[in-house]
Amino acid sequence: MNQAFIALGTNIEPREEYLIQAIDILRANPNITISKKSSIYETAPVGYQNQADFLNMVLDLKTSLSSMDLLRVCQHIETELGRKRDIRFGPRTIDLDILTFNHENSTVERLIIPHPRMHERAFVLIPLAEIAPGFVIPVYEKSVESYLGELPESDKADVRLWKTEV
Ligand code: PH2
Ligand code: MG
Ligand code: MG
Repeated sequence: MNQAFIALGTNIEPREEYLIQAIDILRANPNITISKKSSIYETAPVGYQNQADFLNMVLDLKTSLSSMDLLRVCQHIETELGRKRDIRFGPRTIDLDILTFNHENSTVERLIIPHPRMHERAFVLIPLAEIAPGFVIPVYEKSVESYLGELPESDKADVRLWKTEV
């Protein structure tokens, strides 16, 4: 069995509905088990600022799929939920990013594991720290909570607890 953390993000309404639908599609996959879900956080946009606030959360998965097959499942969900790709870092109905896969460090086609920006993003680290504070991020070899401790307070203030249960 493989273990993966994936990050979900949405900033087009109905945001919560997109999270719920993405989780339902993952749950319906016989090769995937969701073992933990973080709370939902409302977060200020990072990168491209001129867009609505996001809802973000992180899931802990067990899966018999390879990382590439898990990526295909994630991309299929994005397509199914109407994601259009135009502005890089821009508005989206749903984004599913594989953060880590076991303790692997790999690049296959366009899939880079661990996610190259995960350790600097409060909207990833805060929900991840809720479900796996001691997890050591491969390559960087530092725990989620120690990265979180290094983030500027202003980054952390942009991530607010929104709902504890989906
Ligand atoms: N995703 C991005 C770019 N910026 N900002 C927030 N707050 N949340 C996101 O999920 C997000 C973002 C690119 O994937
Ligand atoms: Mg993303
Ligand atoms: Mg993505």
